[in-house]
Amino acid sequence: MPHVYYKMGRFGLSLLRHISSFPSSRTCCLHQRVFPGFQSCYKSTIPVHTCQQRRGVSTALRHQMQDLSGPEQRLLDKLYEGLISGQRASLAESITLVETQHPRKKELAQVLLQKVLAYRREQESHNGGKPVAFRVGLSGPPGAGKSSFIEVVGKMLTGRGHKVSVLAVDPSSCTTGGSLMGDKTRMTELSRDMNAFIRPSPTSGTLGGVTRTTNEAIVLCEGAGYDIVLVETVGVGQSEFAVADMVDMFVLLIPPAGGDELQGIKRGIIERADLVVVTKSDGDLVVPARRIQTEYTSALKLLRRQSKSWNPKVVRASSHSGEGIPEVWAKMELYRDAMLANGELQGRRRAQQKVWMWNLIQENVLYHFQNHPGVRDALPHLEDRVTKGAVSPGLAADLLLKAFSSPSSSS
Ligand SMILES: Nc1nc2c(ncn2[C@@H]2O[C@H](COP(=O)(O)OP(=O)(O)OP(=O)(O)O)[C@@H](O)[C@H]2O)c(=O)[nH]1
Ligand SMILES: [Mg+2]
Repeated sequence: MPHVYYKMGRFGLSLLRHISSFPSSRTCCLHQRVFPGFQSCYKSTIPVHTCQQRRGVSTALRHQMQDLSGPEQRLLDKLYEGLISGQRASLAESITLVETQHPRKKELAQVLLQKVLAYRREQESHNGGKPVAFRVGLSGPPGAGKSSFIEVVGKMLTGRGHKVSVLAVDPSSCTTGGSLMGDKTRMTELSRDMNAFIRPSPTSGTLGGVTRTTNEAIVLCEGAGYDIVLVETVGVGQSEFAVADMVDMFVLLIPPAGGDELQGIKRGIIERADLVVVTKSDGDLVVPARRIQTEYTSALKLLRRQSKSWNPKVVRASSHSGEGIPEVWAKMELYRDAMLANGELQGRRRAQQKVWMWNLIQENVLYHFQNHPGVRDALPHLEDRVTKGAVSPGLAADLLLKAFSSPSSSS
């Protein structure tokens, strides 16, 4: 542990203290500081809300801000104030900060996120402990009509007084910098709407990095007052599973296409869908759309239920004619209300937090492992021996793990 603390440095430690002083933490840090010898006693006896009353979130944060330089503090204050007052420029700048690869800026992004999380928790406590925003993931094969659907639904929702943000996870942008998904030009109307915020996928980074920043961007959007967050991803690679793990509701959009085009849709992702929307149900496509609807309705009946309070449904809609769009949203609201009423939605969010923490740990540990000097030295030879059958995979793994944990080579 001391080794870990040493590696974290002063800033990391201070961030840890800062996190532990947030309202949801089970202990009162103020009292721990005043009575350092009686930590365990005060841990269990001081209720969380007492701490909240004695010392507001802002005071706790101010303590942590001591480690920031003047300009850094001013930057974070400006972003935070702009963000929670709903300024789109501040939201955009904050998302850029969480997307950065710069080590110090990454740390600043975490301080900002903690502030926004604390603010959001305050809002949730005013909302009876219920989430203040509804997160919906939309996936489907390339060209399924996802962006067109988001454009029409988004316009309908802003017309009803909602604030809608749209985030994209594009797996192709991670490797090629290219865009597999159509860009935001297909959301021309929505991108001009003052109550909508559209953010395309970052154009570089690993899928893990992109999905992490999307997760953090969701928190920032919610802090900026967007009560509906839509995350679009294309049904390629692992991105749709990652999106399913960061939203309250996962929607699969299927075009009324022939069997071959639908082959690429993974069975695993159909199991994750809370709602299937057969798109482009207009003109000549109504008949095939009905057929697909029947096929998917029967297929879903055979799948394991994910939720106690919701049975996945299959609906048809057309973004061109607008037919079925209000009905699709009505189904989404039904889902949200049912899941909120019995606490399943809140439970899903809690479980997701843990999944994400472990995803990030795995990614990081693997990175450190692969870049460890001892491992790097031994890896090519051992990989070669394993592929030739001269060394068993188990023995090779043991040797590499030994090299990784050996104190002499880790310095
Ligand atoms: N007939 C019909 N065509 C549609 C409808 N919605 C979308 N399209 C067409 O389908 C094509 C793809 O639409 P997009 O909304 O860009 O699909 P997408 O799933 O976002 O595409 P990617 O992001 O590239 O994967 C476009 O040519 C649209 O005009 C619809 O409701 N009816
Ligand atoms: Mg698109």
